[in-house]
Amino acid sequence: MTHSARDVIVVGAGFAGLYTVHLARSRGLRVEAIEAGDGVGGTWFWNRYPGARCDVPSMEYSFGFDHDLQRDWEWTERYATQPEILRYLDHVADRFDLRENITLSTRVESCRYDADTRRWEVQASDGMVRTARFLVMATGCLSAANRPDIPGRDTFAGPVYHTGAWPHQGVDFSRQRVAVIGTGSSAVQSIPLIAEHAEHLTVFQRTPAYAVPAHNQPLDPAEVAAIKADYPNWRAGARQTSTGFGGHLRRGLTSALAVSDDERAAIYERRWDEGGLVFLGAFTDLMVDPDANQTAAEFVRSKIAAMVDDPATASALSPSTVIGCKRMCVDTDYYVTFNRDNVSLVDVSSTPIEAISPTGVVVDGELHEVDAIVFATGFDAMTGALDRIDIRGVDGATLRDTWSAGPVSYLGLQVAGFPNLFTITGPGSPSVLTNMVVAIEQHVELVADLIDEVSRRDASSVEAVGEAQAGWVEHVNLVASLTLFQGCSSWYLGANVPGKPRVFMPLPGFPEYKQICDQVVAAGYDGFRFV
Ligand code: NA7
Repeated sequence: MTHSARDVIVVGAGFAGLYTVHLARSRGLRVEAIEAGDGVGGTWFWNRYPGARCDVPSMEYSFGFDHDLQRDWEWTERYATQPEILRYLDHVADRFDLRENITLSTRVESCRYDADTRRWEVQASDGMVRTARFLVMATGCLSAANRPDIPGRDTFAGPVYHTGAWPHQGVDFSRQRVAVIGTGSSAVQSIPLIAEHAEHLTVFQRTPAYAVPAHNQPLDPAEVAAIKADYPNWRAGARQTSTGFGGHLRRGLTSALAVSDDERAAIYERRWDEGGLVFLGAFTDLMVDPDANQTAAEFVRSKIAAMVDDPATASALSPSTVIGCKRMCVDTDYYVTFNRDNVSLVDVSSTPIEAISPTGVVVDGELHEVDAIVFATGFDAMTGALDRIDIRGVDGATLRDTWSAGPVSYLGLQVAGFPNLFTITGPGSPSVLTNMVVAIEQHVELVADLIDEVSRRDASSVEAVGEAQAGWVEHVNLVASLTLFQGCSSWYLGANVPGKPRVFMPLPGFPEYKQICDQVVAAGYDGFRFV
């Protein structure tokens, strides 16, 4: 492709990048996606740790844009494993012939908007400078690994892994003493499997996680056939839920405080038996009323106490914070793993990990000797992948500086001063609080429409208007303040990365957001400026 031949550059080839390439091409645009990985898949290319699975059911965590694709693809389990999701994304890339528009093994390093040519100049690790009118950041919300700067971190003599950058050939932990640092979703999924193989596993826990059982199982062919017979409607139902999935499930219609203790316990019990994140849909007010929330929290704590034999360990594993404030985990045998003789828990909530030495992890003066360390320490979420690229808009202003006090955007899609730059599932949009595939499809379609609109108006660029952006930031803060999401140190708030500004980044409520976007379009793209 010659320099002037690209209309659109897409950064990333995960769910978002693949669909952007497909849609842009089908709208007649010349598009190239640039992907750092050696294959497509994004999150699902990198996160290959033992037990890696999606916590949204596979029939829903999949593209709905193409009828034949959703009819033909056969998911095997209620929750798909990482290899199965990666196979699916490879299938999507092949099925729609997307690979010819994707450059792999190439990392985008900087993006500069040239106000004279009104094009983005994109510098990548292959030494090339590409230009395009439109730049779509499909860089993922959880793709920049968070590797805490613990003293001595790089002095450890054995292998060190991060769950989000797992070796492709797998890791054999047999006869090894292993440390896992962190107890978020990645740890909760991998700990039971690592414990089965390791000689000894020591888990370093800063904050205990709330986990509900997955009850994963093979999909019932009759159930799959019934869904496929009515897939579009089924998906439309999902888009009406706040989280973009589970539209077919019974939803709680009352406050948790409006029912008797026995009735409430029975409802939680049924949800627990059903499994999955829909546990928090048991009542209407679990994420807005602290007292209601604590009834759910207490129920999970009682389950932990019943599952974990040693009362001190059970107590250490029991969270006291708002349930759902940090993303809940969906587990298989997580808590009972702590009943094994070869597993121990080290609480680092009040005495943080002091150092990593060549032979292990030091806490409160005590060395825990291990042969391998697994950092299950998550990601610099939502802004990390964008911050790690030098992005400069008009007048050379960097996105990093523009976001130094926390991310600002209009609809989570555009940032004032950065014309023709789009952030798929960017901060300020529902993104990680929803089924990501639903959020991605909605954003990619909106971006394609915006690009069409630029042509229709014979304009050269589209950009968020400053006042519209300021209003949007206020709106996101207001919505977040009406929920219990701000009551803990979550990665939604940037609190897991030292020095990151504490700003609640995603926007709760997919249907309301979609409605606002539809209104913006109906009002002639209100809040966007076409130049
Ligand atoms: P998470 O959910 O961010 O979990 C990271 C874990 O690592 C969490 O328990 C952190 O404790 C812990 N952590 C981070 N830094 C440290 C240090 N310095 N010392 C000890 N412990 C630390 O990431 P995951 O990869 O598990 O999951 C990310 C998302 O992927 C998940 O929500 C799903 O959407 C899928 P903290 O809670 O910050 O105290």
